[in-house]
Amino acid sequence: MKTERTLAIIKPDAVQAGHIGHILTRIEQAPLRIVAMRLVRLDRESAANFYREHAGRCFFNDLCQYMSSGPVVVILLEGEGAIARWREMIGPTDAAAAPPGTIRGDFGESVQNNAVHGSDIAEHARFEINF
Ligand code: DAT
Ligand code: MG
Repeated sequence: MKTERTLAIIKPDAVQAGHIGHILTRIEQAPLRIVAMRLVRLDRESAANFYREHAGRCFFNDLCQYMSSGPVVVILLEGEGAIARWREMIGPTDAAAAPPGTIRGDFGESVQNNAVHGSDIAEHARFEINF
Protein backbone atom coordinates (compact mmCIF):
# COMPACT_ATOMS: atom_id res chain seq x y z
CA MET A 1 0.00 0.00 0.00
CA LYS A 2 1.29 3.48 -0.66
CA THR A 3 2.15 6.20 1.80
CA GLU A 4 -0.52 8.90 1.75
CA ARG A 5 -1.32 12.13 3.53
CA THR A 6 -4.76 13.07 4.76
CA LEU A 7 -6.33 15.87 6.76
CA ALA A 8 -7.98 15.27 10.11
CA ILE A 9 -9.86 17.88 12.12
CA ILE A 10 -10.96 17.54 15.73
CA LYS A 11 -14.19 19.54 15.55
CA PRO A 12 -15.49 22.13 18.05
CA ASP A 13 -17.74 19.70 19.98
CA ALA A 14 -14.87 17.28 20.65
CA VAL A 15 -12.43 20.07 21.59
CA GLN A 16 -15.06 21.56 23.92
CA ALA A 17 -15.78 18.17 25.51
CA GLY A 18 -12.09 17.56 26.25
CA HIS A 19 -11.53 14.71 23.77
CA ILE A 20 -8.37 16.03 22.05
CA GLY A 21 -6.09 13.72 24.03
CA HIS A 22 -8.24 10.62 23.48
CA ILE A 23 -8.41 11.21 19.75
CA LEU A 24 -4.64 11.88 19.45
CA THR A 25 -4.05 8.62 21.32
CA ARG A 26 -6.09 6.73 18.70
CA ILE A 27 -3.97 8.36 15.98
CA GLU A 28 -0.72 7.41 17.70
CA GLN A 29 -1.88 3.86 18.35
CA ALA A 30 -3.08 3.34 14.74
CA PRO A 31 -0.25 4.23 14.09
CA LEU A 32 -0.59 7.25 11.84
CA ARG A 33 2.19 9.84 11.80
CA ILE A 34 1.38 13.42 12.81
CA VAL A 35 3.24 15.60 10.31
CA ALA A 36 1.78 18.94 11.43
CA MET A 37 -0.85 20.06 13.91
CA ARG A 38 -2.41 23.36 14.89
CA LEU A 39 -5.23 24.69 17.06
CA VAL A 40 -7.19 27.23 15.01
CA ARG A 41 -10.46 29.10 15.09
CA LEU A 42 -12.05 29.06 11.63
CA ASP A 43 -14.08 32.07 10.61
CA ARG A 44 -17.39 31.43 8.91
CA GLU A 45 -16.02 32.19 5.46
CA SER A 46 -13.18 29.67 5.85
CA ALA A 47 -15.63 27.04 7.09
CA ALA A 48 -17.86 27.68 4.07
CA ASN A 49 -14.89 27.40 1.73
CA PHE A 50 -13.70 24.20 3.38
CA TYR A 51 -17.15 22.59 2.98
CA ARG A 52 -17.92 24.22 -0.39
CA GLU A 53 -18.92 20.83 -1.88
CA HIS A 54 -21.99 21.01 0.40
CA ALA A 55 -22.99 24.62 -0.44
CA GLY A 56 -26.75 24.69 -1.04
CA ARG A 57 -27.53 21.66 1.14
CA CYS A 58 -30.16 22.30 3.83
CA PHE A 59 -27.61 21.76 6.63
CA PHE A 60 -24.89 24.00 5.11
CA ASN A 61 -25.51 27.16 7.18
CA ASP A 62 -25.73 25.24 10.44
CA LEU A 63 -22.57 23.33 9.50
CA CYS A 64 -20.59 26.55 8.86
CA GLN A 65 -21.94 28.08 12.07
CA TYR A 66 -20.92 25.00 14.04
CA MET A 67 -17.44 24.68 12.48
CA SER A 68 -16.70 28.32 13.34
CA SER A 69 -18.22 28.13 16.84
CA GLY A 70 -14.96 27.31 18.64
CA PRO A 71 -11.38 26.17 18.17
CA VAL A 72 -10.58 23.07 16.13
CA VAL A 73 -7.41 20.99 15.91
CA VAL A 74 -6.22 20.58 12.34
CA ILE A 75 -3.87 17.63 11.84
CA LEU A 76 -1.87 16.52 8.82
CA LEU A 77 -1.59 12.73 8.96
CA GLU A 78 0.68 10.40 7.03
CA GLY A 79 0.79 6.63 6.74
CA GLU A 80 0.19 3.63 4.53
CA GLY A 81 -3.27 3.98 3.00
CA ALA A 82 -3.86 6.85 5.45
CA ILE A 83 -6.95 8.25 3.71
CA ALA A 84 -9.01 5.05 3.90
CA ARG A 85 -7.56 4.03 7.27
CA TRP A 86 -8.49 7.30 8.93
CA ARG A 87 -12.01 7.16 7.45
CA GLU A 88 -12.36 3.62 8.78
CA MET A 89 -11.22 4.69 12.24
CA ILE A 90 -13.65 7.63 12.44
CA GLY A 91 -16.73 5.66 11.34
CA PRO A 92 -19.87 6.79 9.50
CA THR A 93 -20.99 10.44 9.31
CA ASP A 94 -23.89 10.11 11.77
CA ALA A 95 -22.21 9.77 15.16
CA ALA A 96 -25.49 8.57 16.70
CA ALA A 97 -25.35 5.54 14.37
CA ALA A 98 -21.57 5.02 14.44
CA PRO A 99 -20.47 1.76 16.11
CA PRO A 100 -18.61 1.74 19.44
CA GLY A 101 -14.86 1.64 18.86
CA THR A 102 -15.04 4.22 16.08
CA ILE A 103 -14.04 7.77 16.99
CA ARG A 104 -17.43 9.19 16.02
CA GLY A 105 -19.19 6.38 17.87
CA ASP A 106 -17.19 7.02 21.03
CA PHE A 107 -16.78 10.83 21.00
CA GLY A 108 -19.45 12.25 18.64
CA GLU A 109 -23.02 13.22 19.42
CA SER A 110 -25.00 13.57 16.19
CA VAL A 111 -24.77 13.81 12.42
CA GLN A 112 -23.53 17.40 12.68
CA ASN A 113 -21.59 17.21 15.95
CA ASN A 114 -19.58 14.19 14.88
CA ALA A 115 -16.25 14.94 16.61
CA VAL A 116 -13.86 14.65 13.66
CA HIS A 117 -13.30 15.23 9.99
CA GLY A 118 -11.39 13.05 7.55
CA SER A 119 -10.68 13.56 3.87
CA ASP A 120 -12.67 11.03 1.85
CA ILE A 121 -10.62 10.75 -1.36
CA ALA A 122 -7.11 11.70 -2.54
CA GLU A 123 -8.27 14.72 -4.57
CA HIS A 124 -10.10 16.19 -1.57
CA ALA A 125 -7.15 15.40 0.71
CA ARG A 126 -4.90 17.50 -1.55
CA PHE A 127 -7.34 20.44 -1.50
CA GLU A 128 -7.87 20.22 2.25
CA ILE A 129 -4.15 19.98 3.08
CA ASN A 130 -3.45 23.09 0.96
CA PHE A 131 -6.41 24.80 2.60
P1 DAT B 1 -18.25 13.22 6.28
O1 DAT B 1 -17.86 14.23 7.32
O2 DAT B 1 -18.49 11.86 6.87
O3 DAT B 1 -17.32 13.20 5.09
P2 DAT B 1 -20.12 14.62 4.57
O4 DAT B 1 -18.94 15.01 3.73
O5 DAT B 1 -21.28 13.97 3.87
O6 DAT B 1 -19.70 13.65 5.75
O7 DAT B 1 -20.69 15.89 5.33
C1 DAT B 1 -19.80 16.84 5.88
C2 DAT B 1 -20.32 17.28 7.22
O8 DAT B 1 -21.60 17.89 7.07
C3 DAT B 1 -20.58 16.11 8.20
O9 DAT B 1 -19.40 15.74 8.89
C4 DAT B 1 -21.62 16.69 9.09
C5 DAT B 1 -22.45 17.55 8.16
N1 DAT B 1 -23.62 16.83 7.66
C6 DAT B 1 -23.64 15.89 6.67
N2 DAT B 1 -24.89 15.43 6.46
C7 DAT B 1 -25.68 16.09 7.35
C8 DAT B 1 -27.08 16.07 7.65
N3 DAT B 1 -27.93 15.28 6.99
N4 DAT B 1 -27.53 16.88 8.64
C9 DAT B 1 -26.69 17.71 9.32
N5 DAT B 1 -25.36 17.78 9.07
C10 DAT B 1 -24.87 16.99 8.11
MG1 MG C 1 -16.99 14.46 3.51
